[in-house]
Amino acid sequence: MTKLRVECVQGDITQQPDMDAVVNAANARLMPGGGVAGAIHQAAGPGLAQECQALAPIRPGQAVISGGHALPNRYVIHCLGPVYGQDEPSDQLLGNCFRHALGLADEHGLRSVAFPAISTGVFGYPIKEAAAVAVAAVVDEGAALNSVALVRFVLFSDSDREVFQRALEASGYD
Ligand code: AR6
Repeated sequence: MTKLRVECVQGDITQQPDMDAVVNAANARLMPGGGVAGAIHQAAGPGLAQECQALAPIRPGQAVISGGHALPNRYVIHCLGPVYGQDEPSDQLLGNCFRHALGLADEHGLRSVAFPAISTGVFGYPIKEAAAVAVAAVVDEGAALNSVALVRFVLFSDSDREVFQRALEASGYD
């Protein structure tokens, strides 16, 4: 077992060609939407929504895996984050997204997974709190992984990247 490397970059989740899987901040029906889901479905092409029909619906905190279609990644892992202030306990449900996504990636023998900041857009989760939950869940689950060696948080803005970087430093993980 290699020690998990965790990094934070500013960028677009659909532009991570070196990663085995990218994670989608999905809706329950796994259909194209706005934000991350819109970008992933647009880049993957209509085959992704077709494949997803059989996997939906999913509940907050759940993760399912599909092919990457026209994306440069072999897989997409779809997670439904909690709607902030509505799906409770929101921190556990958000943490479950990261834990379950990494569990699935490991089961499939994947080495690298890129995550967006699930729930921090349309679903309204404050970025600082979300970063702390995401980092804690990844560090915690990381100890139990066999094949996954790299987790990359891909943040849309540089200020969000900084928040995630600080959360990673505050966790004491290096
Ligand atoms: N790459 C990386 N990060 C992105 C990108 C991108 N291409 N686009 C947006 N972000 P959101 P949610 C950031 O709304 O809050 C959808 O309509 C964004 O700045 O995509 O989990 C679905 O259909 C924010 O920080 O996901 C659902 O209904 C973060 O990604 C709902 O929104 C998440 O924003 C899911 O809401």
